[in-house]
Amino acid sequence: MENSPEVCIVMGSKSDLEVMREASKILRDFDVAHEIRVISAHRTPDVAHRFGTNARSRGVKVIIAGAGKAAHLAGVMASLTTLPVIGIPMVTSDLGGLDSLLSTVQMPSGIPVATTAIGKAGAINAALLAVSMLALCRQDLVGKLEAYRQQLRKEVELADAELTTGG
Ligand code: RP5
Repeated sequence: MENSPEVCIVMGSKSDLEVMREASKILRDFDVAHEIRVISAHRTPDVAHRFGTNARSRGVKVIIAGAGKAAHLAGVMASLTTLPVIGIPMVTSDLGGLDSLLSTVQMPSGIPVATTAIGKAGAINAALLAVSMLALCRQDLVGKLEAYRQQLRKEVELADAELTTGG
């Protein structure tokens, strides 16, 4: 399937976009074809159902789903497809994202959702995890993942050097 996205990023509301863009940035840096959609498990359940059911036949390999509060979007996606689903819990104003975290991570047995950290760190890690999954069959991504980690290492070493030499 030539132009189909390998990864789909879905979010429950436009209010999640700022966080979910972090996942998109990573996928862009790794040259992974992806799409971003706003699909709500409770406000547009028919769209969610169609999207989850058709994802595999469209050539999608991984779904990343971000949602807040009673964050059931990732679980709903996972119920509709056997593709790997990665859930990102959004920060919330009432409970700081603990509500989203528990709603996403505490899936009953049988329908797995790989859940990352709350908020932007979770969005970045969800995209990196998706890249790791794709890298099982794409050697070019293995090198890029290694280079990414090397860059993280350099940043820590630089920060350390600045502190130890700068006093
Ligand atoms: C969830 O409810 C969304 O994922 C969002 O994080 C949360 C609040 O949505 P809005 O009321 O901001 O649209 O469905």
